[in-house]
Amino acid sequence: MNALQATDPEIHALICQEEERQSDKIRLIASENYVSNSVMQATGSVLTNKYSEGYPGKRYYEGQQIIDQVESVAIARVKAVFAAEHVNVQPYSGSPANIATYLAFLQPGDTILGMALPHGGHLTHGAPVSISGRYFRAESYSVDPESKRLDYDQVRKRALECRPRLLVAGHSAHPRILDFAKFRQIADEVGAIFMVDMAHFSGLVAGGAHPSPVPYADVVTTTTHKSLRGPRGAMILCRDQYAAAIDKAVFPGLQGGPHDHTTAAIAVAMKEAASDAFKDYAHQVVKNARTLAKTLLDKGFNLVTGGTDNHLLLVDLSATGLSSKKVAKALDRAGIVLNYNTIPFDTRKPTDPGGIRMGACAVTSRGFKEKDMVFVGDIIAAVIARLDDEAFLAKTAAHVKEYCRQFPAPGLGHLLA
Ligand code: DSN
Repeated sequence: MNALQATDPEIHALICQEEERQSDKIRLIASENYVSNSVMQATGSVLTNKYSEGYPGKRYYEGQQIIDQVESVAIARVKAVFAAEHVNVQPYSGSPANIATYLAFLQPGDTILGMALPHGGHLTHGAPVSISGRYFRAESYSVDPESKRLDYDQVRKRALECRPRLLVAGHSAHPRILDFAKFRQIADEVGAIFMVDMAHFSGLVAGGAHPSPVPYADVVTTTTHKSLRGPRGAMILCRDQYAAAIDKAVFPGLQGGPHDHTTAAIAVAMKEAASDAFKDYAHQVVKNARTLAKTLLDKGFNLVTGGTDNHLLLVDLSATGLSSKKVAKALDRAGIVLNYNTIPFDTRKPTDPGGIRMGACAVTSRGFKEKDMVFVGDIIAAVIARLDDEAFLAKTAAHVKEYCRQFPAPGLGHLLA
């Protein structure tokens, strides 16, 4: 019996059940992944016991002989993977990374311009319910009504109208590659700081399957747990000239002590991300997403922008009249986990919007290839055709579980080892 099982059988049992769920279901949530055993071990290490406010060589507590080395290794690896001038690995997650960036460059009431949330942006890019929309004057740009892609003339027009102090590019539900050079030009024209939130696609950038925003942006933020396949955390990459402002904004501006166990796990994930195997992974993610897109298109589904260039796709269910929430819940009962999602120009409410979002990062980590994505697309279509047939959903869940046995997921079993 392991320690957790002995001292807290209730939480032990729940974690075991979650392991089973992650093993038995096809996980298509576009922001999720499976980390390696090594990342899991670093996350669950003694580094969680340490406090280390400050930065390597400049700490407020003693006993940093080892932690300084851990953080320095993490920073060096991130710099190498992304060719970044300066890196801060301390943000607790993506939202604090973005808020710290605003803190570094903005005063309350300054204008930020980002992609509208229903058009694929993120809460922290200026949504009214977020601190980013409450403490700053948040303006947004939208995708083109026809193509559902960005129209850079429109982005430029919005920037000229509202003159942002900071221009945000990046998304959490947009299936196409952004033109970072065009964003840079627009930022320069209006004198804005240019920030890219690459949280969703940073793993693809690391693996060479997506253009890098780093040469264009003043600041790049990313979580470390999505396509990058690291621990729950985040980092900020910036030009040297902004290093002091970013570091000061993260600590002491926004946060206290960094999560050193996460820092170590980021270092581990970055070593993995620098490998040839990770390059193969990143390219396979894109191939898998494209195959799933094609499978669904062939079955008559409507995809926002007609397909994908990255790891995710957004199915527009508005013409079907179906509740996306009902679809997502039925798919979950059938062993396919994804989320209902707003689509551009959505006429439905955010709690039951017009689309469903899916991504290929997690299934690719467990070894799914193109033929497996065809299997996934076939199941999704079959379930959507029989949403109320509980016996069919249960049968499908059993079939999915059996199929998943061929693809042992990385990182699972760590707790029980
Ligand atoms: N909530 C995350 C996502 O699923 O995209 C982004 O923060």
